[in-house]
Amino acid sequence: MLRCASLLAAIAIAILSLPSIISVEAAETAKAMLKDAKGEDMGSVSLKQTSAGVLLQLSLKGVPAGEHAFHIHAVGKCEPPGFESAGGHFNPGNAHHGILSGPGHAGDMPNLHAPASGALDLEVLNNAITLDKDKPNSVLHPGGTAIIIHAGKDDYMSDPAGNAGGRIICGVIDE
Ligand SMILES: [Cu+2]
Ligand SMILES: [Zn+2]
Repeated sequence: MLRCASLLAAIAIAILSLPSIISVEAAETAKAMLKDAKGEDMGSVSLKQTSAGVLLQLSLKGVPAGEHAFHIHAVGKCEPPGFESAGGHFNPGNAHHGILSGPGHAGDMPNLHAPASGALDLEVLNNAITLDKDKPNSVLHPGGTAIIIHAGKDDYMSDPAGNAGGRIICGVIDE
């Protein structure tokens, strides 16, 4: 009888601790709805946690033709028209900007090449970020983060932001 009671207690503890296990693993996906300075819908970015990093799936429309810097910025706030509210690049490692200067910021990603139609579907893997809120490089940290697309291209070198010009598209990364 005693043995049975302690077994029941062990099962009860296991069940009680389940919700915390689930909440740690909850953020396996996230999403950013993108808008331009006028508030127009510019498409979205879906984020998926994988064992190799975070997979970003972009489905964009209305992007001006040409090359554009594509970054994750450190604050989850998109206030038009300039989107300065999104802060600098997401940089938990306190690095210099640009993949040609070193490892770069966690929020540094390759330039987007928009065709004349302005529609762009592509996928990018970023292994410097995570959706795990317990990690210092989580894009779901308190205060949030935002996807930013710039008017010009990133030169992958110049601090602090690759000399990429103004911010033309913004979207807060949300669960
Ligand atoms: Cu940027
Ligand atoms: Zn950067």
